[in-house]
Amino acid sequence: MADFRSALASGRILVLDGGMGTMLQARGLPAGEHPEQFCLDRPDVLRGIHADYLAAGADIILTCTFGGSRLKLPAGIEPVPFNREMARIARSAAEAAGRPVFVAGDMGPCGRFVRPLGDLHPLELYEALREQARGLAEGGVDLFLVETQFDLAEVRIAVAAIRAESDLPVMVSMTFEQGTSLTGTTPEIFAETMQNLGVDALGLNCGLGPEEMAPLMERFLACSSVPVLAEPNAGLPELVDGKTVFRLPPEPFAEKTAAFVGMGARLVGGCCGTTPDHIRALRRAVDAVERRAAPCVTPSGLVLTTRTRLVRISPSQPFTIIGERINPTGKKDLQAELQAGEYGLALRFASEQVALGAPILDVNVGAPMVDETLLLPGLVERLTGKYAEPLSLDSSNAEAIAAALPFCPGSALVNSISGEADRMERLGPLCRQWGAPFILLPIQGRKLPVKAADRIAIIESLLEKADALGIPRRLVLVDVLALAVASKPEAAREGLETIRWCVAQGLPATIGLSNISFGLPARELVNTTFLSMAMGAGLSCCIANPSSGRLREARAAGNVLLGHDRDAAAFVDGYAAWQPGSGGAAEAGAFAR
Ligand code: THG
Repeated sequence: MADFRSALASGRILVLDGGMGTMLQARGLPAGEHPEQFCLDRPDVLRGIHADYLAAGADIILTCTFGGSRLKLPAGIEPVPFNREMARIARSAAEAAGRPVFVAGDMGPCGRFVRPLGDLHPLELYEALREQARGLAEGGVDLFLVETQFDLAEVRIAVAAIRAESDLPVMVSMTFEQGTSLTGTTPEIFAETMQNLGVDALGLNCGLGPEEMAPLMERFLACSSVPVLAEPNAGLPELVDGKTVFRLPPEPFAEKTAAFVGMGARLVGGCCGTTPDHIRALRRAVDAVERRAAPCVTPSGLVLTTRTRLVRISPSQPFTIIGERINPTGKKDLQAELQAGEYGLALRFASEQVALGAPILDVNVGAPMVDETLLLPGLVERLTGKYAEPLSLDSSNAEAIAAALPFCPGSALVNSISGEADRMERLGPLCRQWGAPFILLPIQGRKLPVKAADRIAIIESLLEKADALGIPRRLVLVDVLALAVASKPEAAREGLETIRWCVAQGLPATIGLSNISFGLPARELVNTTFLSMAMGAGLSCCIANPSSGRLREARAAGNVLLGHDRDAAAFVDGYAAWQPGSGGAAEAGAFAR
């Protein structure tokens, strides 16, 4: 069996097949009958369609399993045997092609929204998609294609579900209409979230014809460091006699779609309304077009996302503050509420921090007599329903983090993985599976490392463990560890040295800022001064209380001084009316980005 990853790596242009629904209708699918049942009853018809696409020159055929999860299949069709059978039929057509071609296990959207947007429990979706992926893998697919997706939360769950069943390559494709998907995700947010998940290729399909797709294609090529795919419809839909039809003929379809290859796309095919004639013309056009290598996109820092937000954490980006206030440490009232299973105060802290412009919210519900495995996912679900800001899941309980991850609609931050026994072993694979960036915390054994060299030694040993688990470096954010200068006078200096080491390694760095001033008076003053020093050393982010005006001032001014605030626009916007000694009182837009 040919290896799909080598085919991708070879730089070869791969042609996908075209539409399935209209082909089935043209070959006898009776109106009102489920296509899935028809395909089970008439494998010869389905095999014939696959064979026609292969004869037309397709390199990749899609299994007829677009609606093949138990959430979509008609009653009486068992998901695992159905997907296995569809994969086998495609496989047998591929074996007969007489050249190396690939079978992609096709997975479409489930037709419902996950909580809290809809009523579908993320784990119900996850289990249903695992089952579908298992059937497809058993039937012998070479790769998976998750396509026509319109909700980031669902496509993320689909990839995690496939990962739980198989190490085969995964390609993902979303549908865009007005420049975003149905639930507001841009190509950039989609691409970064999928790259955190380690997909092999990504792109777009359906919704548009090749002409309307071209500007989106430019955006994909500018932000993806993995191969980009496109499957346009045969033009925009037209309503003829109450029926939706796609009428762009094969030649213009092929010419416009092959132009994507000229722009740098690596996989092209067709969606609604395309036929073997479209794919034959596309094959010819692709072979004739002057190919251009995709622009080389090097990943830029660590990226957190939700459906509608993207936050980059990197020394070349504006400094980021992770709002720390949803944390019962030292807050009796919050503790009492969480113990009673209530979220009112936690949600108020969220709203206050969001109003102050905090781009990320840390969520910690750890307190005595609180079951974090229930409370953390419960609060995360409520927060994602109300706020667009990415979350940082802060818990010493790995099972609580595991339970909360499926409720995050994009790339949430796992806070944190330390050198504590079994922590990397339990959380590392989860971060890889769910595409979750994580904070790597250099604590191992009972003694906290003070010297930079000791911190670095622990960081290196944790990075080695992460590498061994196949966790990509793009998911790593190093906490350089804030130790109280009141008891360790060299702690801040050693912390700064650790930051400089991270920068030299290309690793973004964060810190739990307030610890540095523990035991001193005027803590806010000490914290803010250290923040300025640390920004100068290359710190990208800190966990802190955004209610501090001093802290927000230091961040805003620091971004100007480091060249992260072009034309000082955000600074002028926020601080034009600042008065000496006003302590931030005249600040306008909090810490606007
Ligand atoms: N690194 C990482 N994560 C972390 C920390 C870190 N998470 C937890 C902590 N340290 C950062 N978060 C907090 C949250 C609250 C407080 C300090 C750090 C705090 N609470 C006040 C108290 O204890 O008195 C209450 C303040 C208030 O009422 O707002 O100071 O280092 N990766």
